[in-house]
Amino acid sequence: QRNPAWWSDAVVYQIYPRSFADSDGDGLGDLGGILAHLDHLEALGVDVVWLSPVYPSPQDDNGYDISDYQGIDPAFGTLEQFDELLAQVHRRGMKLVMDLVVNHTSDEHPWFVESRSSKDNPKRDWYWWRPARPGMEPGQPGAEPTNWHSFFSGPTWELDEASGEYYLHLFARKQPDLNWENPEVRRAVHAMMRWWLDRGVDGFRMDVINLVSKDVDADGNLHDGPPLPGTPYGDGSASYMNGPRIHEFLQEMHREVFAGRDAQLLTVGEMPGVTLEEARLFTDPARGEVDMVFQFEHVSLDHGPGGRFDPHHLRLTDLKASFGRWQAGLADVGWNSLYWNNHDQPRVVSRFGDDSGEFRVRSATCLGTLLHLHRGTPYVYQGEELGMTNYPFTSVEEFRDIESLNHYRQAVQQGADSQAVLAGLREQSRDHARTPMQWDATEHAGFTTGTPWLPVNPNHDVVNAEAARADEGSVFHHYRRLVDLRHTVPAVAHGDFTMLLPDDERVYAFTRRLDEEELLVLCNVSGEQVRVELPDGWAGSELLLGNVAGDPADVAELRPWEARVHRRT
Ligand code: ISL
Repeated sequence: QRNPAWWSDAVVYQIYPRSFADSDGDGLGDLGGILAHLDHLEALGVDVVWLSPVYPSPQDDNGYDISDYQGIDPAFGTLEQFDELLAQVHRRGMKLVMDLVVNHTSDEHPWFVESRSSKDNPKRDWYWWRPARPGMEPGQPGAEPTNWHSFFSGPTWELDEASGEYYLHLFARKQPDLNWENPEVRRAVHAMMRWWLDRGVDGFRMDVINLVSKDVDADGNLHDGPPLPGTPYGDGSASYMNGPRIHEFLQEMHREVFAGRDAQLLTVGEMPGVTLEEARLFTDPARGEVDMVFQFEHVSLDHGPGGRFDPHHLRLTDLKASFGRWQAGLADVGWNSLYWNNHDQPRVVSRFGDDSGEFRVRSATCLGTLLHLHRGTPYVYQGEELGMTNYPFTSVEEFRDIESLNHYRQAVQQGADSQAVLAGLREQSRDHARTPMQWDATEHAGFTTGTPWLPVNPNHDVVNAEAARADEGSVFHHYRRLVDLRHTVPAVAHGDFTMLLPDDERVYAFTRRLDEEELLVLCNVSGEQVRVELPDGWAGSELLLGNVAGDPADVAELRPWEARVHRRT
């Protein structure tokens, strides 16, 4: 029942470098800024830092479009500075995990520059080049090799005028997909990964890694997907999500890169659309693939039929059903990763909590408790530990994210009402996660002395790290206690999980048990006082952690957004 892996009682902190801290006044976060704030992470007590991409990049998708896998973008710093950061992180007893983005490169990566240079270039086959649809002229509307819709709107194919062929890009047109069918591509990726491990990094977060195997037939053809209503496109996901060779590719990577040192590392595969059944295979240690995956089910529960930009209210019972299924499904084999936030998700306190002055701290600590008391490895995204909120965007000009901007353009072009599209962005845009980290109450929140690349949330006068660290009742100190609880109470990391009250729309409750020790977790995910029916024997139990000052009069009584962890032995 105990997971022997070191990461089973670890907490990971994600840094999105461009928004974390700027050390040179250019308005963009950098490695120097991270170096200057390691105390913050140490005070929080986290075990691992995951760094979003810092490699050289044209920054079309904020660094997820890489033009050199073995360097540091000058905007972020130098390789020497990176080595210094790694050493400092290690000196403080933490580990450093890098982002690995190998489904695609930048179109400015030398591999792609070569590949595009001519049809008979040796690297031509490193990417997915295809002629126009039979019987159609290149460039003609609908002549793309397949009907697939890109994650970032528009078709997944871009015509290269010079050769008259199209290349595949599941994301932006500046992010051509690598052809993993070609063994040279895989060998080059493995060599690059070994180079970073030899430098001392402690693992990888693998960007959209379950998209690397495409379902291509013996004649080299890719196939159309079912039409997406209201668009000229189709849904190609059956052709690239969890594709036919994905397990083979990950096992090969494990053999070629991790073998002999995997016990020291952490590997997590980001996997949009991954099912529980697939996740069991990906994370079964006996199969040698990855330690854990990021699944997307719980962050899709508030998406409507039109996807993420057509949001609706989360039903707590849906969240319980989803998390409960993943907890049960990965109990005997594999491992969960636990997250509310990352650089692609709106802020959880605004999304599932209540970011008003009255309940911001209470609901942020409630949601943090709910998540961190599950079995799995929790991930904290920068600013989440401060209860940072969504940004009050008012016009489309304020957004910078390519996904948001492309979606807006396409939706309006297809006849949608621009105010309605804007309303979707205001709820769900990835830019909510990307506004600068709020360090203090000064101008630009201590993030930069220059002009921040994305505006700082005006609430930084109240919501900031300096104020939070000085206040024992802050979200920061609550998260610190959550991390500490995982380190000191073995049932938090290793106990089994039993959901209680599955049909209750307001209270999220469960128990965790390890040997003789049992925890009861109660979270009132509502702004009303509630009373719940509890199993017997919890009256008078020890209160390990709560987010409301003062002992509760009665275990079964929960104040608005109250969260408590009880223990009995
Ligand atoms: O949630 C999403 C679908 O609407 C995307 O934002 C999702 O996060 C994406 O499918 C996968 O994200 C990862 O790969 C992208 C990059 O833009 C994201 O920042 C990264 O996390 C392409 O590299």
